Amino acid sequence: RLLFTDLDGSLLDHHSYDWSPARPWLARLKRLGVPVIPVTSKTRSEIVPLRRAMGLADTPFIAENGAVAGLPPAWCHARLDRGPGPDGLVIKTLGVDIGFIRKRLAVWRERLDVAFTTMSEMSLEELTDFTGLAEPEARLARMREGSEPLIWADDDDGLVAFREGLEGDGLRLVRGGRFWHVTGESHKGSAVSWLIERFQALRGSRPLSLGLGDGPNDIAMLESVDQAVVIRGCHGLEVSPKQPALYRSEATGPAGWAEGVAYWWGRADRRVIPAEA
Ligand code: 2M8
Ligand code: MG
Ligand code: MG
Repeated sequence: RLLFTDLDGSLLDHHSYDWSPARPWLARLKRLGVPVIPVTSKTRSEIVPLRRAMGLADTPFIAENGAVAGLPPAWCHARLDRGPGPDGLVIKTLGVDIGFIRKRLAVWRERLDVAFTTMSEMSLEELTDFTGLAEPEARLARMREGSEPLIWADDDDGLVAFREGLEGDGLRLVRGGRFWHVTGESHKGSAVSWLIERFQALRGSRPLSLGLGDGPNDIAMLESVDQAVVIRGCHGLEVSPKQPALYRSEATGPAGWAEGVAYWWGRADRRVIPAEA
């Protein structure tokens, strides 16, 4: 079994970025040998220390909405993949370069005369105020490789034209919790499918996959897994994946995450759940 999860607003609280309500389940899943795989808008620089703190240092991750993948040795092909970097991870670029995204953003702002602020244009103080991140974390969030978050400051017609322009460049616009995110054609769903195929190629069997997320940018992921949880959001955005095996949590953030995991685990693996966390 594989578990794919969004971070902000899902495994992490939307405001405090705390994950303590999910701790007992994280410990259980670790004992059961179930990889918990973060699939997030966050950058590789943000995830590398975070996954260590969360006890997820042995599992892969997907960063920047599908633009970047980090693979621990067990997820690599001995002959096809390069050796790992200093942090023990093989990094795969699935999206397009941030330089191209930023150039095209400048072009469309000028051509369509639309207003928005990219994360790279925000001061560190604006970013910490807007997100609630502490300064060191906000610095890591700015280290983008394959996606640019932005705050839209124009009308809906402008947004439609902007999206069309980006699509002509092979770029996508997805909505996260607080930001819109501009990426290449890869998204959370394509990245998850890519990881499932890799798992299958390495282990010879197809895993049963569970996905959890709270935002519109999670829809593609929730449609690429066998079972899904929509975690009640703090942002009021609609999240309706085409997914028959769907559970909607009552609680928000990490409490809703634990509720969703318990829902699917309780059904499928009732007998293997240990009594105590
Ligand atoms: C951004 O991502 C969230 C996720 O949905 C959002 O759009 O609200 C990203 O910039 C990420 O790198 C950052 O850590 C996060 C902080 O809230 O915001
Ligand atoms: Mg989220
Ligand atoms: Mg996210």
